[in-house]
Amino acid sequence: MKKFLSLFFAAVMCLTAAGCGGTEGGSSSAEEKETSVVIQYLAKDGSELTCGSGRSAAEISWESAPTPGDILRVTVTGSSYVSLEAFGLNKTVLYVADGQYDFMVPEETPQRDYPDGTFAKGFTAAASIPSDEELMGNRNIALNPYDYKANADFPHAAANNEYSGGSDPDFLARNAVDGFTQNTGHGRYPYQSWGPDRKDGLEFRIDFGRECEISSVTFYVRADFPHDVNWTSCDIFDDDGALIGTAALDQTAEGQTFTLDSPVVTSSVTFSNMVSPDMGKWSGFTEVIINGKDIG
Ligand SMILES: [Ca+2]
Repeated sequence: MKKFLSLFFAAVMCLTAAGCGGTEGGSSSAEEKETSVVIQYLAKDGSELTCGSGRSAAEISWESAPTPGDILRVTVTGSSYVSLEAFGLNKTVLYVADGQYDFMVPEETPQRDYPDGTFAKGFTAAASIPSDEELMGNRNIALNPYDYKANADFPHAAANNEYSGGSDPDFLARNAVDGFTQNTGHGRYPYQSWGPDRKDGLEFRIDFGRECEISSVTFYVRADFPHDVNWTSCDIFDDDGALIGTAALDQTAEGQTFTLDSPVVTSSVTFSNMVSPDMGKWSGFTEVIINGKDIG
């Protein structure tokens, strides 16, 4: 019955919200660009459960717990960027060259690498086109709580190794860009991390999808000592494969910031050549923050 009422409510909302793809709302600057924002909540079979739209911002609410495999779809026109805040997760700026970002409600149960109950209740989602001032301002350009392994948009984290062949959500690359930095444990939330096997040749990469200017990197190494041992150094490469810095890392749970000699323009950052002082222990990144900005 609750589901039926939600569906009815959603249908009414869609009929009365100027239709998805409509033109309500919007700031003057966005209106000048003839932009639009649409949020759709889609069932796994692709059927639309609810939607919202506006010229520069849109929002939806859904009263029931989402079903694993459902899709939250944000479509934007007139911009390649959209700010998204949904499911109580952190707001971030997404780069959507094709104008569409899909977030799939995780299919594993429980969804171990998200806060307890994130997908166990109704939710709200809000999307808006960020201002030029926001894009050109310094921020964490790697942050993406809505990243997941099959995500093809940006920011996106990937690695050439994840513990258990990538089948354990506790140790996926996405966990190092989700905004959560609690690093004195390992395993499920709040201690999820990028946790690879104990081996050489590891690479961790963050793609932005377009050229950005980066100035520094803040590392939260996984710090469940003595189960873990921190990598003592890590090389940083740009999208041409050029070495742009070597960060020395200490045994601490505090964030460690490595500042580049000068800002670098790149569409991705790759971390490799990690040095472990004890290959019998585990190492990982709980969070990697890229301090940077868009360059227009
Ligand atoms: Ca994290």
